[in-house]
Amino acid sequence: MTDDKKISKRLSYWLRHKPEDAGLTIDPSGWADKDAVLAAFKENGLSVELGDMERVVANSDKGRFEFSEDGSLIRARQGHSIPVSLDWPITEPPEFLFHGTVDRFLDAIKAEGLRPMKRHHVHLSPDVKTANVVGARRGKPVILQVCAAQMASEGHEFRLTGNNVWLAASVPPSFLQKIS
Ligand code: HQG
Repeated sequence: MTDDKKISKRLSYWLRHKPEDAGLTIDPSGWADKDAVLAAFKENGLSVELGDMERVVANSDKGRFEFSEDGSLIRARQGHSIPVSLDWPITEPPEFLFHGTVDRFLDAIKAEGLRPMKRHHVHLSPDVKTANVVGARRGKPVILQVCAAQMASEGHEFRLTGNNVWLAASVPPSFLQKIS
């Protein structure tokens, strides 16, 4: 059996970035055919059954993936670099949201604000704890507080994903404050 982390990484790669590597077609809402994904695992010499994939979807620490209601399709909930439109609902944000990053990006972020970089959106966390985990992927985490309610009142849209990640097109520097 292929270990779950490997399955999760491979799903992220195929469903968010390189479906063509697995011969997969992703529809405009990010869905791929579940059986085609299972076939792709097999073609890549990985022993992954439906039960393995269901376990990875259910156990993903961040709820990265979901099955369609009828169970025939699978998609990543966010984080794509391929063009998809997931239509998460525009949602009124709380007063503050948080972004975990690292020191070496701060000068650029102070100058130009948060940008989506390779993704479609800037990803924001609902709490400092989550932002710390996100920042720690790159080194010692630095936490930026985002004045989200104020941004929204000035016309910026926020979307909330099915796994509690807040998305924004960008965050101008005036709404950012380093808190740790
Ligand atoms: C930084 C993972 C220079 C930004 C995580 C970040 C999250 C800038 C990096 C999710 C910048 C982009 C998203 C600017 C932003 N100049 N650097 N103007 N604006 N940055 O990975 O937020 O495991 O695209 O601070 O846990 O780190 O994929 O975004 O450091 O939830 O499910 O540019 O990805 O989830 O990095 O992470 P990313 P992120 P998954």
